[in-house]
Amino acid sequence: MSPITGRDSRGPGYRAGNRPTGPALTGSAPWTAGPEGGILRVMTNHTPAVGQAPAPAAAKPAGPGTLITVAPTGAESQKSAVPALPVTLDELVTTAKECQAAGAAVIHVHIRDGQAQPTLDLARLTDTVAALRESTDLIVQLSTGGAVTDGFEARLAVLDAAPDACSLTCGTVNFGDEVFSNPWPFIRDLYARTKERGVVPEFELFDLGHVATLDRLLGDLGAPHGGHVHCDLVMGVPGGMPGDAATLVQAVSALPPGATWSATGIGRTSVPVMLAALSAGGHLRVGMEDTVSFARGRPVTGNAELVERAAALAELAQRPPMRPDQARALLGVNGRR
Ligand code: KMH
Ligand code: ZN
Repeated sequence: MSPITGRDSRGPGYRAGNRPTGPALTGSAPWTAGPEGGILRVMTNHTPAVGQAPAPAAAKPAGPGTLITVAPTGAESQKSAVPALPVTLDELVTTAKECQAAGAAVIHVHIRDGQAQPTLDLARLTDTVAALRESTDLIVQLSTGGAVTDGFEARLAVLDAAPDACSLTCGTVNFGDEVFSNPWPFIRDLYARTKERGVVPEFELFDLGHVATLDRLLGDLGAPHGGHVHCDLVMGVPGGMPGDAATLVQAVSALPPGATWSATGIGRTSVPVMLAALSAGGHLRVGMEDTVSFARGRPVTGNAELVERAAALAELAQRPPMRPDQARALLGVNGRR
């Protein structure tokens, strides 16, 4: 199934002394106008009162286009086991260009070192951001999740590479045999830093409980840079929410009003989650970070074919892939730096 494989260690516990000093906006503050002019307000509690019917889904329905994010590499698969995995900068740039041509607008980036192992080396990250900007129009979203073995300081320092956007996972989750650790103080500090640095976060939700943490985050610190909340439902991780249509609908109905969302299904949940997301009005994330099989017994030959399939389904749903400039407007990402 998924590229998630066993590792022996995990990052250290979060050290409060390492917290950056971000602006501490307090209260259940209403927050700013989104790029499309709507006033977005954080609800700190979406639970209906006893006996009351649940509220209808309040997250924003997708507009005419589909935002496609490609996650080409991840931190879990080994190059030796998955030869098509892009691990060098050249391979990553080539993949990025192919995926943009196929319909991607955002690239979610994990990088590897000279031995093809996951790294958060700042110089490599900075060079990667520059190379992707040079060669593509894609929105460059760096992973702050890294590998399960990465420590919190290194994950916070990812923002020093000045990407357009970053991932921000809203809670700890069992991750196969490992734990992907995201305690509240770390989440809060990372979010504060995105606001200081002008980086647009994408809120990664691996489980329904992560939505409550997202609400708390927005309530405490206010709107993200760019003024718009965009979430990614990461479904089918062993230990997280399952990758099926019923869970997707439930998760979407819990999102903050005005939020947009994409979904990705890990491993064999990739196609069902894609179909469910399109039918529920969401956007898509695909890539070899999330699945290395195109179909049962048929390995993925490259990220572009996953994007091509997503783009074809989006066309079929009559919501064709968004261009990068349209995606920038949706997400509140600044123009090229
Ligand atoms: N590699 C996972 C441990 C993210 O990029 O923000 C975490 C992950 C999430 O992939
Ligand atoms: Zn990732």
